Amino acid sequence: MVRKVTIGGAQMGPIAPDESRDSCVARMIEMLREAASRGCDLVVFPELALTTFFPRYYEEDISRMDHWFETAMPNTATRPLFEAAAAAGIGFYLGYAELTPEGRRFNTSILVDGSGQITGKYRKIHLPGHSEFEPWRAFQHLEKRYFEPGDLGFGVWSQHAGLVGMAICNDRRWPETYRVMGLQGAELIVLGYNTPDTNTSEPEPNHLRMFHNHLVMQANAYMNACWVVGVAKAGVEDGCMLIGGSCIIQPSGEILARAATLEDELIVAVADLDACAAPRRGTFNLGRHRRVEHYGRIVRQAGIEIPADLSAAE
Ligand code: CDV
Repeated sequence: MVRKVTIGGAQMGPIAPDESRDSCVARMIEMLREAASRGCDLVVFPELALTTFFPRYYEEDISRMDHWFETAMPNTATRPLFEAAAAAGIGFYLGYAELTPEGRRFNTSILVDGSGQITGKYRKIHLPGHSEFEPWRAFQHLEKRYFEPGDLGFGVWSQHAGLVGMAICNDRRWPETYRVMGLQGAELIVLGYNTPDTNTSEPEPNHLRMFHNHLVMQANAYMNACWVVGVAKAGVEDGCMLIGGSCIIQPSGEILARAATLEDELIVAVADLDACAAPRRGTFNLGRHRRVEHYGRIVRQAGIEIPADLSAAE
């Protein structure tokens, strides 16, 4: 069986705070049309693709932010996207803010198959930023205020004749994200992101933002012998510059397609899922080479703990 998936990375330019969901969906459908004409089987959209990146706004009363969240999926605004994708036989990944019937809030993504059925849901686990207003920052990043850490773990789903995993933005910086999916056989990991060009948490030259963006996805594609697709929201969004740099990475760690603009732009590459097999028999044969008896610390502790004999000597 041929296991080649033509993947479209549908980078989105900025979404203004007052841009409607209908307008965002219309932009996505436009890119879906191009994806259909270029033979795509699967299209990846960004994190929080239906709204501006609202965690940059502080609100004392969190319930006043509910209008940024979706209470059902699909819903009136997104149904045309599901219908257009199903009509074209294209599956997709979509990021959005989820408000559950119990009143819980998550930064969520879904995987939809070529018939418009939701096959997988992921809720962002690594939430960056802070939970209170921090006036010294150039802009706020209040994901820890508006979202709970995801409670669904890192799953994989059978789609497009392969095993597909999902992550969201900051998750891509953590090796555990990919390894937990890699250990379940993920052959393709898809993720959306919104990354400002300024790091307000620590001083660093701006050029490192794009370097680290690609470094983490390329390294982890290589170390887990899988395809990684990272898709950005890009450009100046309400005064905040988002880096873009959407890309499709093969299991060697090399980038096959990369966005050239900071606007709505579809990048396309054919992903041969069988390209994962050779490195999985060799260098990254996990079952053969991993030494889990020495990895216990990774799940026992979160932060750095200097061994007692060394910290006593400090
Ligand atoms: N949306 C994000 O998760 N953004 C983070 C920023 C805040 C560093 C990222 O890792 O790109």
